[in-house]
Amino acid sequence: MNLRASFLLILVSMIIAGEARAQTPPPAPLLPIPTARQLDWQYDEMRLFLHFGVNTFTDREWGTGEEDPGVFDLEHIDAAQWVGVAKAMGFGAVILTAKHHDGFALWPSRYTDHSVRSSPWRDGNGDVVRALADAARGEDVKVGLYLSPWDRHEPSYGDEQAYNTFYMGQLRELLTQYGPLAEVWFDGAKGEDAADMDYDFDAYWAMVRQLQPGAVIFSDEGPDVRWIGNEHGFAGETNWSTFDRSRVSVGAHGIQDYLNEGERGGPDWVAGECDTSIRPGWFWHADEKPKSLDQLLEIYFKSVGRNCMLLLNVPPDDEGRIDERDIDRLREFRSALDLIFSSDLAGGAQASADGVRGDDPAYEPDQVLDGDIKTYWAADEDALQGALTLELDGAGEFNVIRIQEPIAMGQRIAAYRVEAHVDGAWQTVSEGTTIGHKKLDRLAEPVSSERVRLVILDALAPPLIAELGLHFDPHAARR
Ligand code: FUL
Repeated sequence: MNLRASFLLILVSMIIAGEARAQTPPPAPLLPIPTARQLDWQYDEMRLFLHFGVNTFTDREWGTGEEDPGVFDLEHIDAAQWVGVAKAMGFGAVILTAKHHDGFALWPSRYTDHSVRSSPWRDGNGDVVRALADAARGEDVKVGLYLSPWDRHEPSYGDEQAYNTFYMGQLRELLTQYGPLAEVWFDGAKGEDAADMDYDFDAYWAMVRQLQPGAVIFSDEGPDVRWIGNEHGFAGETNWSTFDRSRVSVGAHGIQDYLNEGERGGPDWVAGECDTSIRPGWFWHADEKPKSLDQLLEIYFKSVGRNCMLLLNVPPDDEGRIDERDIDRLREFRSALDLIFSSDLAGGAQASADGVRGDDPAYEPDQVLDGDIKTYWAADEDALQGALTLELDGAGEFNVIRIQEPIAMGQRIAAYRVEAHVDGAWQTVSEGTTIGHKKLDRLAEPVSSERVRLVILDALAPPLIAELGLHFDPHAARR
């Protein structure tokens, strides 16, 4: 490089560096913040749960552990169909009951003969976990597994040391034989005969961390993802992803409200997961029917729309396939969501705010309209309140408001209201507490207005808003 060229290069680098210096530094994250694996999980918004096992054939919800493996008798297991359903309907992962309370293992575990190996399916040479992992590979659908600690078959159950060793042997098989897992699911159910026995969750979770560092761990108390406290699919209207793990433990009683709402300013990031079933039971039963579209939409708005993951159970039937009635309902559900969210009245809006961090374009209010949940409007540096106004591109009707915080920066907002300018005055159309990754407010009546504003009333740190959308739900209007 000649002298002139090097001089020019230095000059250009100085200008670039100078510009970089002039930019406002990014806001400090509000601790705690989610880990990368927690963020991936939250961005999925919906995951599919599959309860499948001996109960599918015996018409039970909780097997006794005394089932003859011979009942697990079918021609074919269509794992490609399960994955196809997940993909088509927008579920980011499929979580299978590798073993439920009956102790029957859906993979040929070397620690027990109570498994598919003793069943007539594929003459004992089948492996349901393998079938799922193979079907999901390359399909952009992740795999998760549920290994029930409660095991009503295993003779060592009740002997703390022996059982924990047995359980961890099984867990190791699942963590090492089937490729990457996105989630490992633990519940605290326990037999009365084992009241004195403790499951060694710390050791289980350490093993998951070591062998599957990308997997989130679900249990009542996290460490990554917490149970939301009920099986209806409803998060609290207030739902903090911040939480204090030292206040709860797996299987503890009387903590449902705490699980449902999390804790403002809690020291741990443990976001909520809403597990619920499309049917009355978790397992498939011939005479049960899927929930209605309205029920599924209610679940969606009260889970995903309240900063929660929706883990929806859709159980395969005794022919190894998801029931067509459930698929039809899921199709309606998917079309309804697409109809509501594919158009956004805020689309061509002009956004303004009462303050912008450092007057920096990177934090301007129009960031809430760019469809990117990682960029955001940032209020003034010291503000714990703020207002963001949208001038819409003509009046239109909306009855769903979508608000999203950039949660990688921590969960900040504790109270807000949304106002619409109607008949010359601002009127409150909805109000709420937490927002988190996604808050969806359904309005009782559609609102028609050319100006809408989000007023943040209380926040733990300067508010940041990633997205603000205004949608129309014809199903709500019909009700
Ligand atoms: C509970 C179990 O007892 C139910 O059978 C079901 O698997 C549900 C998801 O978790 O703890």
